[in-house]
Amino acid sequence: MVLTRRRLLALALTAPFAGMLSACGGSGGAGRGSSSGSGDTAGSADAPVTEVTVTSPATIFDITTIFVPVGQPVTITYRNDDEGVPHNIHVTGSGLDEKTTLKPGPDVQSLTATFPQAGNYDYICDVHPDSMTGVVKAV
Ligand SMILES: [Cu+2]
Repeated sequence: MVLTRRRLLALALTAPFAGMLSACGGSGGAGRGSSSGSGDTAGSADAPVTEVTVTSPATIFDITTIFVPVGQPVTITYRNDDEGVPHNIHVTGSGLDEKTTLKPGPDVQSLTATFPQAGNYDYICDVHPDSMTGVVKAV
């Protein structure tokens, strides 16, 4: 019984995201290449977001794919819950190089950037560039 309820809960939690992904016309990029499978997606190709909050449980970003609109200001808020551990968020790509200041947690910092061209931009934490990585897809 407990197992069944858990399965139902898991289905209920994943269903909205499955719907979002299938709604974006099968571009299929989201989720691929996230090493642990714990990566999440904010926005979609059809409905990009201009505000998003990212955090980093276990020294990986909880959101690893963010869809944003080209040419509009986008605010990415990063919440560092790691007491005494410095992190930041650093976005790079064609025509863009924006970062927040490295600060030990707990801390909340935000970065507002306008993505000048459609395409992929990377974001990392400058202290943990191998594990804290994600991609911003400007559409
Ligand atoms: Cu970090």
